[in-house]
Amino acid sequence: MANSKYEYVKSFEVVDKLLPNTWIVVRIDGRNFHRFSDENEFNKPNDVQALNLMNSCAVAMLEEFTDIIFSYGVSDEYSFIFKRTSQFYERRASKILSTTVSLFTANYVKKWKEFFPQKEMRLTPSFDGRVVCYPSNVNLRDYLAWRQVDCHINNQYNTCFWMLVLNKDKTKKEAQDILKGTQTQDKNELLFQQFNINYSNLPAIFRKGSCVFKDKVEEIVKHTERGDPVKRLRKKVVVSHCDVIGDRFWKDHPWILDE
Ligand code: DGT
Ligand code: MG
Ligand code: MG
Ligand code: MG
Ligand code: MG
Repeated sequence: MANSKYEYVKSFEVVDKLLPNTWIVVRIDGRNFHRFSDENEFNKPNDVQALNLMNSCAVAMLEEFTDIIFSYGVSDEYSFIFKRTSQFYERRASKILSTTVSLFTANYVKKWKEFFPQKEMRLTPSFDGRVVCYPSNVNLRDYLAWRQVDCHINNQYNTCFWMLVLNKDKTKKEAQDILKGTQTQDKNELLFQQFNINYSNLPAIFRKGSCVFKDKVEEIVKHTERGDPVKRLRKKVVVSHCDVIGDRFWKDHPWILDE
């Protein structure tokens, strides 16, 4: 095709290739979900159906973008990790970021009715996104640990806060003042003494957040003539609320970071 005189405008586009041989992490976060969760009357501090909807969108991401090897979600955010060797969109940052954000958002809207059959969605959800490259497995694990520690700190605080507001008739200001300067242990005590709640017995999805990744699962592919099952190991996208800070998970799932 002949070049038009307008073709030169293309040279204004900037190269935005991500560093080769690094883990690509895309983190998306709901825009103004403070308001979105209020308008849609999400349970406080955690709405399990809202979290399940986020998780279902993450599963759809791993099924569609096969270079995503692991993802971690909490509250209104999700982090997607693309494998080191990924050549997805030739590692162009804007392409990877924009398709991740839009596919997730489209799924969120598409799947809403499945998780909230009684609720008409109020407001239009949108997500922001950023992309960061991590050079080493240690850096990547520290990134995930950072998000999971954040999940714990926020969940513990929010659980105390909403228990005080909803069950002890404290104003938000009073609840804030009660919690000011308290440490982890103090908050556990408060929950136990005042509400008979053992923090570690709360659902893991609230305490640990959600991991979505490909796990090896045994599947029966057929039966022999004698009726014995023939099993194969297959990789399947699963949702789990496990600890990703310690070594255990990574020792049990070595294929995730080793590829
Ligand atoms: P942003 O991200 O700067 O646009 O603003 P927000 O409002 O999305 O702030 P962010 O992302 O720091 O905090 C997430 C908000 O979403 C926070 O106000 C609590 C709300 N949220 C997230 N998950 C739930 C939930 O399960 N239940 C309720 N009630 N609220 C939730
Ligand atoms: Mg934010
Ligand atoms: Mg947000
Ligand atoms: Mg957030
Ligand atoms: Mg195109």
